[in-house]
Amino acid sequence: MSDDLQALRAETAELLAAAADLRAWDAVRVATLGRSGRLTGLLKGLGAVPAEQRKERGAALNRLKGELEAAIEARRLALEEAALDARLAAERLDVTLPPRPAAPAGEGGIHPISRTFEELVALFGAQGFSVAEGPDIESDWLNFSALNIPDHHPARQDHDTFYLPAGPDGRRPVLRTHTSPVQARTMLSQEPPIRVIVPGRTWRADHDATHSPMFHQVEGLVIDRHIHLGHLKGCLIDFLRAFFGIADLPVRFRASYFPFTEPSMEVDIGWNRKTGALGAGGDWLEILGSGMVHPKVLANCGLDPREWQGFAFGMGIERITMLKHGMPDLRPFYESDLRWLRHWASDPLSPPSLAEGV
Ligand code: 2NL
Repeated sequence: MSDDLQALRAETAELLAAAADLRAWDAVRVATLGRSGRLTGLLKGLGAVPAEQRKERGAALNRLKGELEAAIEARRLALEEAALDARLAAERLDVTLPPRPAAPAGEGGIHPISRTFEELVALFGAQGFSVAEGPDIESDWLNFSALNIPDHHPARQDHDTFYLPAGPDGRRPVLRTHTSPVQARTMLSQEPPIRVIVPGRTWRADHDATHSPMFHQVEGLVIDRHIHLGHLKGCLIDFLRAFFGIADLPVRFRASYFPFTEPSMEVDIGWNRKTGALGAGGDWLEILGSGMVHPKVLANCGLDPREWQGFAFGMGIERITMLKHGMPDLRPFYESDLRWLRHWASDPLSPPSLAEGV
């Protein structure tokens, strides 16, 4: 083989070895075999070779061409294999990793309001209730009128209710003052029997040591045929005893008034005013409101009161949470003070269970 061909072979081998990726490799390929490549140039020059040397040189060039093609292809395969190995190493995933152990104290916990939500879902879930949710912004019809709260009622006054600017119909939407509009939506959209609890945020223009403009409520609604006060009492007595974890907790039903129920009852539980302990302590503490759904409310929500009856109840989440845990003050619920949160948070990996008691 003549010197120039040997040089081309040696230099191409060197360049190929130096090509670290497929881009560099392709540059070598083009510079060698491409239309203006070195080997192509030599092949084109064959015509100018004297006739007696042409056959031998042509054969030598053809052998070199085969050699170079093979070397270039071999380098491509090697580079591709190396790239795949690197990718497999980078994307390695150990599916045998064990699950994360319980979060060490201080790495996040469940806020006591959320914990009470979870407990309500567990306890009422066991009584066959499901959870319904709805928007914070409601029409005044769903928030008030459907619930038999008349236009002149003090609850509608600007100083109790957050009103928003009027919409195209000229009526001002409200931030819901209770979760009842969600029960109204449920009656309007579902066929009875209905058994729902509605936990959620509620809003009232009120702010002092015992009131927050945003607070949380849970309401419950049961609609079926032949529902009566006995069902209401059994449902709420069972709930209160399980929630506070006191099997013989005294529960008292006291006649009251709400526009959306008739008859209406406030519910008291036993406690000791001096010690603050819940249970048979001789004193009574108001804990929730309840009643049989008013026939006008049933009719407003598309149900025939001669066919369907029901009971409803409502309570403040902050209030029952404070009473259960002996918390003295409402305000820290919304202050995000880490010391308070660490003290009252519960373990995210131990949700409430009926087996262990909530
Ligand atoms: C309380 C009293 C109560 C209701 C809420 C209700 C809802 C519909 C129909 C009838 Cl759609 N009633 N809700 C009934 C009685 C009492 O809440 O003290 N809440 C903190």
